[in-house]
Amino acid sequence: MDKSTFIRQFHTDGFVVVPALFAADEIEVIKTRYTELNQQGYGFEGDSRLIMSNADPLAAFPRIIHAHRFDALTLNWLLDARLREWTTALLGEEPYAAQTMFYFKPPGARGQALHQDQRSLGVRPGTCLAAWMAVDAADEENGCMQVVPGTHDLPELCLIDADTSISFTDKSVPIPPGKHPVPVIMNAGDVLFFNGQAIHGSYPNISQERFRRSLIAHYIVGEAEKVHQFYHPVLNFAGQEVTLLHSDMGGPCGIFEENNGENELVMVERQSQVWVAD
Ligand SMILES: O=C(O)CCC(=O)C(=O)O
Repeated sequence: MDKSTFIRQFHTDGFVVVPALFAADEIEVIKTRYTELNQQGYGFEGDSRLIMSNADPLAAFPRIIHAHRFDALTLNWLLDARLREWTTALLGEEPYAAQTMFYFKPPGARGQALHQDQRSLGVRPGTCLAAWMAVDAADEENGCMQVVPGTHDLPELCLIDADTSISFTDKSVPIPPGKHPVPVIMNAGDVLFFNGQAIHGSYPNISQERFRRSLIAHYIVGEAEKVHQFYHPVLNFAGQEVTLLHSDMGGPCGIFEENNGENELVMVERQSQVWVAD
């Protein structure tokens, strides 16, 4: 496929997978580094309320957020020329880099309820773009990504409670009537790109011994003026800090309502101010 086919698919579905963007030896280096970071006790503190007990597989393997702020390997990956080229091609303008996350998703771990990343990043104006790189092969058994095609033009939807028996986060969004999540099967080194409105998440890892590790970056469009304070400082691809304002995350959100047998998207006043790192 040439690049224009990937770009078309991204604009039609809201997501696209670029296969083998990173090589096996690069993936091995990343695995080794994150094993070290895990052994050194790194893990996102803000998730502790979401981890159920010491028996929760995520207790020993919490996700690591913003490692690019202290780890050179992660910073180099976030600003890698291949990610610069693809994010720019998909968005039509070079974005800024806002975040990294590493998920170990060990055997037995819960997934992450369906959500939209814009809800966390609050990019104004514009949106964000995720680059989700498989560090292990990912399929339905070990809890691959699930994306709902054609949801990338929706506004931010109002939050609903998630089922915390299958999700480590406790908030979700409704799936638009008639639409369904599809599993995204990937090999290590493939990168899935999706925009900030696309509904996505994952189900539990039901394998006995397969981890489903992933390294994730979030970028924000170049015309953005504001982003939630958690993502400051934002960087350009030269690694320089960019001055943006803090987003207040306000404004209405969408719900689906039945009206004369038709489902309509209705914008209402936002009730929940819950913020979840993403
Ligand atoms: O990796 C997962 O299971 C979910 C990741 C996700 O939702 C995200 O990157 O925003």
